[in-house]
Amino acid sequence: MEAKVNEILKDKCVGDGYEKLLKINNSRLQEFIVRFVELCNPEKIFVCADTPEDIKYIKDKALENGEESKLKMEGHTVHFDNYYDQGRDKKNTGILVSRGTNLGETIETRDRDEGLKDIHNVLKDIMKGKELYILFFCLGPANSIFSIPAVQLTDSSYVAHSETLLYRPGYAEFVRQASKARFFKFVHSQGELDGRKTCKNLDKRRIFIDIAEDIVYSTNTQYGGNTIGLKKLAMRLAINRGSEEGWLTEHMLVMGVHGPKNRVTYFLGAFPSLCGKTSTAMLDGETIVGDDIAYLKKKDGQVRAVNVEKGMFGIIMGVNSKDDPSQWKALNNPGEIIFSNILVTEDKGVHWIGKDGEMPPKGYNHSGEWSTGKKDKEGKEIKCSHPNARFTLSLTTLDNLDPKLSDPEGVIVGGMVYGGRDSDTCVPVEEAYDWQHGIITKGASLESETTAATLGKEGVRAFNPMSNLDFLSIPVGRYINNNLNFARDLKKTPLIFSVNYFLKSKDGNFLNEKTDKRVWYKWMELRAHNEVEAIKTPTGLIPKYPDLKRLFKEVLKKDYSMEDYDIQFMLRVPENLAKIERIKEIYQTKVNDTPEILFEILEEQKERLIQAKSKYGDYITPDKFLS
Ligand code: SPV
Ligand code: MN
Repeated sequence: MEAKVNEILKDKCVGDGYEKLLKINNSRLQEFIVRFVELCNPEKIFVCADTPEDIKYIKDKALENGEESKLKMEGHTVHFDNYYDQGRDKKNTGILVSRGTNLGETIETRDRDEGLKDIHNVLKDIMKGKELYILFFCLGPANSIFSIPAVQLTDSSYVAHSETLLYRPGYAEFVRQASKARFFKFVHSQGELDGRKTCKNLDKRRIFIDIAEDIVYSTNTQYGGNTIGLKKLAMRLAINRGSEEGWLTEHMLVMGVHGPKNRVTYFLGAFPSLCGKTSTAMLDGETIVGDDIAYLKKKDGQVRAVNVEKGMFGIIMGVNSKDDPSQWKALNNPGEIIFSNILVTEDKGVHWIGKDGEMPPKGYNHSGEWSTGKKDKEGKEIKCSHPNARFTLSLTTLDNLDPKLSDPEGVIVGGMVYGGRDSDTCVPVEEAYDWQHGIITKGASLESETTAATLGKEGVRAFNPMSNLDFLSIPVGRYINNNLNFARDLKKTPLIFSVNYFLKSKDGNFLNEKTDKRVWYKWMELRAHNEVEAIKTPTGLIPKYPDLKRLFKEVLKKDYSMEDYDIQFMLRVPENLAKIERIKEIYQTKVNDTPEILFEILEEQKERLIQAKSKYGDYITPDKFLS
């Protein structure tokens, strides 16, 4: 480091922060820090070296500066985001691309030169008078082929605190790897805050991803999905790196499904936000490795996966004691939890949409002082909590944590599941014929009705391949191709399934109860070991009635009727054909470099559907396919 630059860091670092930085012998890291300290101009710098004292310093700061407040229960705090900053801001999130690069129209991009100029203007002196926190993490377990070191600069103690719960410590890894570290970099500033400690300048909200330098910028926002660098921001960098190196980054939960004789089979599951991903990862009777992001690599001819994170930023809406016993227990006991955008009651308790018990008539929430019937500026009724209100905790708080969470080898993947919010097309659970059929008809064809996890209109059916569209930094066609090729040289290929928790009857009622999904996973686990048979239909392989009847009884103590089975597993030909047309059209018109095999497999599926229709009509119960 140059002498002048040394002086800047030395002056600004509190405590022994400067010495902590010097211990990491990596000039690229130091240059990066100096560059953004000079630009953002914080008054002081705190360097977190992951000691209990350092972590406590950050937690205390969040309370001291009002980004979080204490709640009644020991260890619980609450944070609020601005009323208009409650979800991922897709419009203002862009991948910076050099002129001539085209990622296709489904991926938001910005011209790199202009984007960098713009973000540098926004960042200039943005931390004046504020404290900058520098934190080091490791994405994936430490000492593993999966590990990626990452450094976060932020002026938000809430973001810093959240990350200490969500990610594995990385300071020691930076010291160990020294100049060899190929690390990801994140620069965040919440900008000016209002009296409620929420962002004031939402018009200057930016989330820019610079693949060329492995840097992500985030400004004038606090919502976790926009700010917690290691979460969805790092995903874009990892997808790009994996694409170059032959591995995958997926928007997937990782869970242990417990089969007969204490057997545990690991499953991955991709679901768009607010479509039951966390509640699946937390299924009663199973064990959780992760609920959001997985890295997949191949070793000895098998697919292995790790949870990139070690905590949970989970949706709280609808969490109740009956459907979600493990989450309920964690949320209702002392322990370190950050609640965000929930209702705080007068006695500093918390409430949310769908919680057990009566809703309090008033309190404090993301809109300020709140009472039943309150409306916002647009005349829309404000619920007690935001639908995207969340809780942040470390997975060690949970009683259903899988012992393999931090296994450097990852877990061997037995099955991969894709699911979206689909009221009228796909059956509750179905296996693909093989990897290619699964990647194309289940993963690449995933659609979901939009939710409150992103800003904008809800309930619109949206294309979302592998539930990963929002996070892609490479063209969709290339991404699909990477997925297809991934299985090429495997000795044992994971099975691929689709699930649909949201199927409705003609009169608009859900055809399944929330807890039914427990049965689907037990069935998939048996399929992974070839212990139950399946019925071949034009869209895939579905369960046989007697197997489900037995599993419903064993798992849920429920009598599962043939009528329920027939209506749930009925093949809906017109809806399936319409879906194929929608998907084909998107890949033909909006996606670059779509692999030809995608159209072939969809065409074959269409042919099978047309044939079945000519024989049995539009709506076909499973018995017709029993041979
Ligand atoms: C999601 O929306 O998919 C989440 C939360 O997991 S966020 O951090 O906003 O991405
Ligand atoms: Mn997610």
